Amino acid sequence: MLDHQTDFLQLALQHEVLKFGQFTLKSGRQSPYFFNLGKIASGAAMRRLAQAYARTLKAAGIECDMLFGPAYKGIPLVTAVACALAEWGTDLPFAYNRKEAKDHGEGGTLVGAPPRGRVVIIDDVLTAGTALREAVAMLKKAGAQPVAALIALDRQEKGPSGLSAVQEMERDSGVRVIPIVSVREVLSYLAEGRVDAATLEAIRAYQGQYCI
Ligand code: OMP
Repeated sequence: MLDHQTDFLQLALQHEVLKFGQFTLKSGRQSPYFFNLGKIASGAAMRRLAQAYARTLKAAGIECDMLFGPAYKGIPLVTAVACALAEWGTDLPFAYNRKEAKDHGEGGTLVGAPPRGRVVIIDDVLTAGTALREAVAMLKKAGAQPVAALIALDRQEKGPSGLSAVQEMERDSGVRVIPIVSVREVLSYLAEGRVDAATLEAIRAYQGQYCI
């Protein structure tokens, strides 16, 4: 694992981003673990998180013209990642959306820099890919070209086609999905004595059933 991945996993455990128990996902699946990036809620923690995203983007070597953060969790993320990249000399415009159109003032659902050129979407977690697909459609409609989605965690879950959500996303929209970590890396990190055996077993069983 790379340094920024280990640093990110340390941060996630320190701030209880990763929770164990019984959780109903957006997809309806019952999962023994949940990854809540909303737990990153202080300046120092957000700075560390944004640096992990920025390092992942740099390591992937993606060329882009702007960043986009889907509402709601993508909004603070895109802002912090844009700041982290600027600290390293890359000043990119960014935009985000509102969930409900505003009918007064500046109006519309898109806020920030006008979407154009090659866009990297910044989001939290990918399970079935529904949230990212919506963001891709929104950007294409606005005339921009989504090229990649940078996320914190890829849960590596399979869809009905037997392909993973990431593979489906790449096949259908040409958008590359780049996670800071995948659930396989989370598992190997946890297996180094960081959780009890029953928790590890529950995650492995879930993986066996739903993951690639
Ligand atoms: P998909 O749209 O199915 O890819 O689910 C992604 C969204 O589910 C994320 O943006 C979260 O809102 C939520 N989610 C998590 O935040 N953490 C998880 O561990 C799992 C989910 C989820 O519901 O699948």
